[in-house]
Amino acid sequence: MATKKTVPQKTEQKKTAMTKPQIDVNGKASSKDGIYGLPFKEEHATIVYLPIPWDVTTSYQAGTAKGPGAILAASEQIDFFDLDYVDAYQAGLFMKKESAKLKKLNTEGRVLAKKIIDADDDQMAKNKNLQKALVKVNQLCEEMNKEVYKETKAQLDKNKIAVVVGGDHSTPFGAIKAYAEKYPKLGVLHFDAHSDTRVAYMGFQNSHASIMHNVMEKISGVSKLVQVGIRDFCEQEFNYTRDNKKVEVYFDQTLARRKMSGESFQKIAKEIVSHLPEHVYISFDIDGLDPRFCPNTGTPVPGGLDYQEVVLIINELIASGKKLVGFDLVEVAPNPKDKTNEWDANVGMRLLYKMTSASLASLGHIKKR
Ligand SMILES: [Mn+2]
Repeated sequence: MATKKTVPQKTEQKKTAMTKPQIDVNGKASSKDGIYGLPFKEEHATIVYLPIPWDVTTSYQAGTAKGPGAILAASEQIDFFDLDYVDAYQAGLFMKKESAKLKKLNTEGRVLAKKIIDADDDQMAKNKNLQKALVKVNQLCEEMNKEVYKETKAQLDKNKIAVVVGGDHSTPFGAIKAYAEKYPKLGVLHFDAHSDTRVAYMGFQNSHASIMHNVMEKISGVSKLVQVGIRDFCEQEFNYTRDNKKVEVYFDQTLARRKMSGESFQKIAKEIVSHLPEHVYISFDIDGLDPRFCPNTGTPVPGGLDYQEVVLIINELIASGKKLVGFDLVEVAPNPKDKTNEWDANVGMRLLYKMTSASLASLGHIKKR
């Protein structure tokens, strides 16, 4: 349960207080103090979470725009003690406020996108207003990509770790671009139920369903994509990932068969990690997990990874000595019918803290246990 509060600084501790607030892990936490109840200011934080309230092109269930707020609220429930990593919170964790500009663009974009999603191919071919709406939606998504790129780059230039908290899966494109510029030959470890390698989806060029296609085609600094948990894809995506030498796919069905035939998951986890280069970025779509961990996500699919399997893969990555230079968490959605149900966000905030800890440990900011 929630257990921390700020301790008032004594005057002789003033110097320490300027760089690092003291955290009482036995106090009562409030997300009003900051994410995980931590009272860090942005300038004192090593990790800066960028909430991106965006779900313009979500095709099935909207609501991921509310994900960052739900994760922030649920973060009060964290217990900082971790069996793998020592006190990640000490490095300073800070979540920025949601951008009013992005919120406005998202509202504008969703109204237009809904008309396009509801239309059939014939209507799209004939109706000029729908065609105009599509151009506008693509522009709005480009604008979001630019904002995320600019903000991520600004944080990386200050040697901080910028973490996109979505929003749908289109949100981290700009972040991955900024990371790939800082770390050329970047590898992307992608947890997801979906391949997300469609050329475009319903005419949307920057849809959540195209993010990894866009990453591989438009970001030259990315040298490798390793996908894990994939179980929902079309033939074009299957062919694209099969024929692209930079892409390695661990389909959910293949993982399940290998486990059922008695293979150790640790061996599989080491194999997954072995495909990655020195600098790794994790793009985590929560629906890569079994839907019991994320029943309200936009496009749930049966099957999927167990929470502890994910933790094992992440820990194997850190144990290999590779650097987890950045990561994101996307597609977390609160239950639209029951505001008191914070389960998806609860899983999300714990996963976010685990990736935070792993990244900080791999980069030498904190110790492994
Ligand atoms: Mn995805």
